Amino acid sequence: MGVHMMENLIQKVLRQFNIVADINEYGDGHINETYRIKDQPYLLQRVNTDIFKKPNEVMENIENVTEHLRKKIAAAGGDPNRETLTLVKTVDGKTYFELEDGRVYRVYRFIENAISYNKVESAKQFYDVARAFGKFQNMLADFPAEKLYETIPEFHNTPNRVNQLLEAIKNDAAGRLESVREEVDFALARAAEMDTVMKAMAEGLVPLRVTHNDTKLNNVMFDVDSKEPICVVDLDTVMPGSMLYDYGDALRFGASTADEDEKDLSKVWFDLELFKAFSQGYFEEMKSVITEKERELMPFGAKLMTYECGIRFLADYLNGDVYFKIHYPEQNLDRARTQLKLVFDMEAKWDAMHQIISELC
Ligand code: ADP
Ligand code: GN1
Ligand code: MG
Repeated sequence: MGVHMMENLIQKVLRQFNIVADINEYGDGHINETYRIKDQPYLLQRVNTDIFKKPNEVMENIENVTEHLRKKIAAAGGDPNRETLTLVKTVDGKTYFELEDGRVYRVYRFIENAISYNKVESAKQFYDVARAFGKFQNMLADFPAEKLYETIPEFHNTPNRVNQLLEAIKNDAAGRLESVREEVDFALARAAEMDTVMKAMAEGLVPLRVTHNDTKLNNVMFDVDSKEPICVVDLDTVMPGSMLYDYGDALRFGASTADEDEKDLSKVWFDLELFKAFSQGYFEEMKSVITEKERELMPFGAKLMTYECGIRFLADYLNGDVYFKIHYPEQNLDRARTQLKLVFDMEAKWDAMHQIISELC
């Protein structure tokens, strides 16, 4: 679509939210299209409906979850307009607008004077992020889980992700299999242990909780002045899950010494100081609810989520880049490699990780 047609379309969408303004592309997410509205306190997002097949359910979840959070934040003396997302309704009172062609848009209040990072700046900052995610989960502890739709079925079912990788290997849709044999072998050699958390959940040793499920550092907004985390964003995947998913996913991204798509793997390591800082913050928030088994599986949670993300990137590379947004052709392969390198490094640091957790607890 031409730039002008796109602009006209966006203007049509914005009118539905009673907004007349220009837009700029914004954010580093891999899934949705995000736009900042010029000179107005709004953020426009096109929901990725290839991935979120039932956007109405995503939006109902977000509406209910943010309402719940607003009450908690207000009761604690906080500012709900800044500490959680605020949906802007359409002229018809809806939380999203769907174009005739099925494209879905929503508008949030823009959280001003705030930024998100792709790399942590200090151990203290990562400790603060852990507290923010822990607090987020605690505020949702009494949210009725049965009210939540599963917006992406089997999202953190890692054995199922292994099956999806096997399917991608079988199809080799983009003809790339030969070039990634080493990565595939590394991944498949570890597949058998990846049902550990699901098994523990089935046995009732790891409880189902309302979790965020996408606890990447850039899904936290920081106040520019105080440098404190203020708001957890990207609520599309809030669903019942394990706290090990939130804990592990945050570590896979934040405790890496390099970017998620770093090409030079000699720069990619799992940083134990950051692991410790995050674990401490998370544990401080969650210690009254955490079970024995959850505690025991904390290092494994980090490995599991990193492995899972690695094989998702690898499968997407094999499938011809159909899921994650890419900015250059080999980006999904670069991303897969960093994740698998992190898994490798965690294995080397396994005893130290366990030691850190037992000292903290
Ligand atoms: P994606 O699913 O593509 O990751 P996100 O919802 O995470 O999309 O949004 C992308 C980025 O936009 C976030 O990482 C964050 O930096 C920024 N962002 C999201 N919501 C807001 C908001 N309400 N105000 C300001 N910035 C936001
Ligand atoms: C995606 O949307 P974003 O960029 O915050 C993905 C996560 C991955 C992450 C990898 C809905 O997160 O699951 O861990 O990329 N989100 C979805 O960076 O698939
Ligand atoms: Mg995001």
